[in-house]
Amino acid sequence: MTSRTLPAGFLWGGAVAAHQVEGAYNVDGKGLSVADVMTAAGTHDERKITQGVQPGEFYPNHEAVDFYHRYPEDVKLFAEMGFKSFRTSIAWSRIFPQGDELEPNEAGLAFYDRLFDECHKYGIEPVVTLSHFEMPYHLVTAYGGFRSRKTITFFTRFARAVFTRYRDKVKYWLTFNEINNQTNYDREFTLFTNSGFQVKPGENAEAVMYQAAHYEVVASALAVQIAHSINPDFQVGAMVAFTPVYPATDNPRDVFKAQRAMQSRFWFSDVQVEGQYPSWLTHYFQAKKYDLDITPADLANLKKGTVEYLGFSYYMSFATQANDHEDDQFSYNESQDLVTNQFVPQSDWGWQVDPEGLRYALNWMNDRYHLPLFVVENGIGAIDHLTADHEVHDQYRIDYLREHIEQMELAMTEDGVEVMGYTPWSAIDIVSASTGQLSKRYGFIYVDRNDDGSGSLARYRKDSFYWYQHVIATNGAEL
Ligand code: BGP
Repeated sequence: MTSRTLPAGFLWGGAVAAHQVEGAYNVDGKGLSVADVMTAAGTHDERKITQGVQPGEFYPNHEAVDFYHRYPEDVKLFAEMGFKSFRTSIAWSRIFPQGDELEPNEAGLAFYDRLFDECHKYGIEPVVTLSHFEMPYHLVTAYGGFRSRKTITFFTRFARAVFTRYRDKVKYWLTFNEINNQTNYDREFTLFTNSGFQVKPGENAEAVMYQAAHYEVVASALAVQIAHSINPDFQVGAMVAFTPVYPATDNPRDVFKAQRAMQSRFWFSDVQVEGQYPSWLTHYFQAKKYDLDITPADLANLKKGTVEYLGFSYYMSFATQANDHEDDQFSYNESQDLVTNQFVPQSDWGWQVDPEGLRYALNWMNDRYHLPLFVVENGIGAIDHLTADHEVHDQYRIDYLREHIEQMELAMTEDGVEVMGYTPWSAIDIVSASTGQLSKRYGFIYVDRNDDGSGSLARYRKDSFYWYQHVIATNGAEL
């Protein structure tokens, strides 16, 4: 038990993403999104990306946990836990079903009016991500997603439509969820979900990723500018997956390798916060002879569209080791050369559980960016068991969250880091993004839904629900 005083107004809450909870994938004019063409993973294989929706395949996001229809019941449960904030995203394909229309879909806009009104009824502040792995699928097939500069226009049109509509209902915005995930560019899944494309045979995946990522940081910077022209009080943030990469040993080569890994992971937020590319990266583009479409107007826009806070997800840390056989030209592919850290345990999915890494992360970002930080995802995926009395004894989740909140509070109270809020993943059970499975559960609220789509969709409070309710009631003083 700790007793630390956090600022009044600290945004305790919980997070989800539209495609992982809403379902209703083809209701009220919604178009297909990238998430709607992904099957669930099997025990040994990854999620499959299909060409459109194929008969006979099971697509877990099509129904998800039916939040689209059950949100009044769910928001009421969030209020019962004491949420001050609720992070979700707006499904882009509800607003622009194909992505390239000129006018938004009124029925889609109306849904989020209802949802945000419901939040405000309980004094819950919405925190809204514009793009959380749910690009309209038509933008993939017709334009190659963010391979195309045109997608900047489609994205900013979408941003303008929702900023205008929810001008008085939403204050906190995030542009792209985990924009830096695509550093894992050798995984088809991360490119498809983040940027909406697949790498063609013979292509240099790294170069294609950098081009798409450039268009995304420009789109983000333009969205920031549009936001402030619509409502100067909007707070617009960037959002990165923060996974510290430690050197496996004190060998200077390992230390440098880890530094490179951190640079390659966080150049996205460097650009979004500082408004310019880091020098190592512009040199790298030249050394690799990557002929990228980066215009002077783009660079000017990056400067004008810097963010006001930095949101991040924190689940785990990595460690890396230099490879004896490589030359000095280190690869910047994040997923290569990671090694197991013997000092931290792993979750059932092999994620390295490292609460102190959260304090490290907060200090690292605070030193580098000098902006308020917002922990917009943190949590553990686990197999939960529902008892005959409809209880879930998820002490492992309580332990994980307690240990992480403790480290966040130390960063705030001992190290002086400004943290705006904490919205753990996830407010309620959701479809897991990487596996498409419901059985990898994250929520405080159990949803009776199984991997094969069976289940009543009934909601049950887990032990962690009551624990978190007390954490919020004591403003984090009693964990
Ligand atoms: C982040 C995503 C979320 C979420 C979470 C857990 O990468 O922003 O959408 O799902 O990770 O990952 P997973 O669902 O794959 O276990």
